[in-house]
Amino acid sequence: MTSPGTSPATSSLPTGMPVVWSPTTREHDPRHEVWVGVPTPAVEVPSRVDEILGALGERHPLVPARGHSDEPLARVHAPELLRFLATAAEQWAAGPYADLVGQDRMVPYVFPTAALLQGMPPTPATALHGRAGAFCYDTMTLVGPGTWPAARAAVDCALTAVDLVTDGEPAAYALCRPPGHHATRDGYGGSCYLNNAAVTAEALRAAGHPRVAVLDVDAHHGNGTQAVFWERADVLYGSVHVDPADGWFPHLFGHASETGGGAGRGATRNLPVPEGSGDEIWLEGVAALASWAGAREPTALVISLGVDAAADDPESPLQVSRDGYRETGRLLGALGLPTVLVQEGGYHLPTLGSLVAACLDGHQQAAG
Ligand code: SP5
Ligand code: ZN
Repeated sequence: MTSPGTSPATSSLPTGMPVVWSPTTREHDPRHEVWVGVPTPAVEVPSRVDEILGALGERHPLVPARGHSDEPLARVHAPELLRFLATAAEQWAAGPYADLVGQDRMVPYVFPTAALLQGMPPTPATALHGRAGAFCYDTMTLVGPGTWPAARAAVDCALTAVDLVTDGEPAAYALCRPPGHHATRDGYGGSCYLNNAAVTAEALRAAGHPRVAVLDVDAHHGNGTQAVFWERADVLYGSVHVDPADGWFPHLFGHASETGGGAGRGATRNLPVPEGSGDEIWLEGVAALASWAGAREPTALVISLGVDAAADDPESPLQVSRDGYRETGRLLGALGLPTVLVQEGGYHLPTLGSLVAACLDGHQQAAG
């Protein structure tokens, strides 16, 4: 706080929580996603960054991401996955693919599922296009020249936000792109490569928080985050999302029956909502998640902030309004915990930024 005598015209100054970003996150340009066999234009596009910055830039101090070591990342992801992602685009460019398929984006076509392996030990594929399916579990998540630098920069955004909160900020927002909550320890998919929210939770643990809650309000279930912490009691995972049983990605996970395994039994909570749900049902879910997590007394909170549950979003059938996202922020801010908000999905470019801004506003109002 500046003293009254030196205080400038405060109304035009940033008052919101810090927003951490990196220009490198724009370098990932998937161009397409292959969905049910058809290449459709990518929705997880670089301009998402600019739409969000445009909506937040006036009210929030912008903090450039600082480079961090790979150590927190290695706590979440297998070294094989990190090596593969870091080198795949270069290998793809060195291969015959420009002639073979005429494009410089990698997409797998063979997947080593149990149905293929039949219990036999497979010999790892030599061709890159045969190997990609060992890491990438769908056809929607293309790798190009800028993918690794951008995904790694997104992790730096998250880790810089953790530093801010560890240094005393009540909350910080990481403008992560590409998103992360579908990325598992060993694999990537769902437009996600590195799990920014999981790395955030691990970094908060390493900073001394004995129990961290990750609450996921993206329209889709964060199967990657759930998997990373499935057997962990020290990191709670809760999610409200469109019911995968209604036919929505990630299809196989996100049902209410999934509550964690082993030492993590009871530390996972899923609240699927029917397609078509609006503010009322959505906010009931968010409130239930907040009280579920609050009762388990975490000392820090990670919010996987996807805004693709919004009514105009092309990627989900939910009907949440901007006020609904403001209230989502309020309900989670009312937990009163040191919080890192991590950007996940949200694809309707005209409203994306204002949805994020509303959620951040709501969070700050409630957190006081
Ligand atoms: C982080 C995140 O929100 N990932 C979303 C992944 C789910 N994508 C499902 C894609 C389904 C089909 N998209 C076709 C385009 C029609 N609008
Ligand atoms: Zn999503």
